[in-house]
Order: sequence, then structure tokens, then C-alpha cells
Amino acid sequence: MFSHNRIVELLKVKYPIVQGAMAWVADADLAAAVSNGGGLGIVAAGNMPPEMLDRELTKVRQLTDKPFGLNIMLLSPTWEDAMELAASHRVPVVTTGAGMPGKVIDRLAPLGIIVVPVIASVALAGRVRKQGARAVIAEGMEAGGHVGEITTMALTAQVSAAVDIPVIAAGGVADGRGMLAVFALGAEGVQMGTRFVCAAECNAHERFKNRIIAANDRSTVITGRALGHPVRSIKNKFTQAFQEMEENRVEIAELDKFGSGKLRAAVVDGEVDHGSVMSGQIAGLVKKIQPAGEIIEEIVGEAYELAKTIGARFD
Ligand code: TUI
Repeated sequence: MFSHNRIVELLKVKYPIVQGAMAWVADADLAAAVSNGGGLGIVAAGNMPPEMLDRELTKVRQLTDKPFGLNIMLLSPTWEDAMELAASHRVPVVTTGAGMPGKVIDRLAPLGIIVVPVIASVALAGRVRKQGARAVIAEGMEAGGHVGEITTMALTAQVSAAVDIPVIAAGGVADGRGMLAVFALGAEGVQMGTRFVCAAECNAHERFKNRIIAANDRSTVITGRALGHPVRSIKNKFTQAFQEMEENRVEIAELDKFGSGKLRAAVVDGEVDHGSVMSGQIAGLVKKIQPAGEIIEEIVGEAYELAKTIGARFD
């Protein structure tokens, strides 16, 4: 299986399934469970203090002997600390999000670290390819958290046509059908966040997981456009208040202050009414808590069987 897949070859994984890097959610326990299940687990640096990230990176190596990744969120004031920790821990793979990864590639690629930026446009895919990215994660606006404006369907097809490095699609994928769909568009891997929030090994608060399990196709909303950082999350009292503030043209500094700490409150403290429950639009497909390894096997099995069924429909 996957013997002609460049993502499997590049990342040295069994399956081309990458776990999305979700701040406060994607810790060493989740990353190790995904890597042990044959995918690529990712620790999200987010806004984590460097000492804490240092401990998570030590821990993930204790929990798995398989490849794993670190995600550097470029909007974070501590992104350079995260980059230095990636270097000192010799993390096998680094993904970047929410910004331009040029400095990260320049610093880490010479050390043999594979840098895979998240991009939300064809132009950025071309630019990071020239800068030395080994693959790209094309993330559509169906994704949870900070999003661009192009859908996974349109972005994956156009990015795959535009660059010669392998493409991992993200946003709106939570099962084997989604995996097969993005492979049809030219992707050789998938990244999934929302489905892995509901992994048994994920330490997100039970109430956070339950909001995803209870969600349907229309449960999420984008807020933060006024801030220039649109974020998709599950509708609740927090998103309602935020939307009202945006409609009333409340000052950016005040909006920023209102949003600050709300993701941590939801994930860690279970503040699912007054916190930010970031989730993708595909939450409606996520119906239960399962071990990460089981999620991966299920998705690969579904995609493989479905590929054969669809092939037969063309006979
Ligand atoms: O980064 C993400 N998703 C995130 S980061 C995050 S933490 C956060 N909290 C509050 C406000 C903002 C962020 C939650 N979810 N996904 C990767 C991603 N990167 N999506 C889109 C992009 C992106 C967008 C523009 C990457 C590069 C880019 O470059 C253009 C530019 O103008 O910088």
C-alpha cells in the first residue's frame, strides 16, 4: 500500500495521514498516538511557553520511535523559540501556519529537517516551493481555526497543478471518502484536525469533544475577519458576542483583547460557551471517540475500498 506515494516516502510514515496542529489540543500524547498508528503526529507549538514545548518534545520521543512533527504558528510571539527547539531536538518534520515560512526554511532545512508549510493560495505554494519547502499542506476554508478564503476542492486541484512537490490537502476531510476525494484532486496526503480532536488519546476537555460530536454541517461560523485573522469555530455565546462586536465596529485592540485566551479556555478548562471551540465544517461527520490508530486504519480502509467501487462505476 502507498508504494508510489511521495508523502509516505518523504515523511517515512506508513500512511499519508497527518494530524492537524491544533494549539492546546495537539500535545505529545496525541502526536505519539497518531505516529504510533502509522500517520504523522504533530505537536502544536501554538503560543506555548518554550519550557513547556521543550518538555512536550522530550515526551513525544519517549512515547514513539516513529517520525513526528512540530507545527510553528507564525503569528505567535514565540515562533522563533519554537524554531530553535525544533533545531535542538532535531524534530524530523516541521509544519508552519498562519504566515510566511521563509526564515523557518532557511534555519531548519540545512539541518535536514523537512519543512512543510500550510498555504491557502497557489501563489504562496509557488513561493514556498522556491524557498525550499519539500511539500505543502493546502488548507481550504472548511478547516477549523485560522482560515483562508478558498475551498479545499478549488485549492487542492489548483495547487496540485501548479507545483511539482507533493501536496497534502486539509480542511473538510474526516473519513475515507474525503481522503479519496482529495486524492482525485491531486493530493498525495491528507491532514485532519477535527477528527483527531475526538481521538481517545486527545487531552482536550470532554466538553470540547462533545461540542464536536453534537455538531452538524451548519454548526461553525467564521469570526475575526475585521481583525484580518478569520477563525472558524463552533457557534456559541462567544462567537455571537464577537460577531456583534464586529458588526458594531468595535476597535481592533478591544476585539483582540476579547478573543485572547479563549481557545485555551475552551480546550483546557472546558469553557465551551464562553470560549473558542475551533472546529472544521466536517464536524458533523465525527460521531464518536476512538483510538487514533483505529481512526487511521478505518479511513485508509474506507478510501481503498471506495476507490475500487468507484473504479467499477466507470466500467
Ligand atoms: O494556522 C492555521 N490555523 C490556526 S492558527 C490558530 S491560533 C490563532 N488564534 C487566534 C487568531 C489567529 C490564530 C488557529 N488555527 N492554519 C494554517 C493556515 N495558514 N491557514 C491559513 C494559513 C496562511 C494564511 C496566510 C498561511 C500563510 C499565509 O500567508 C499570507 C500572509 O499574508 O501571511
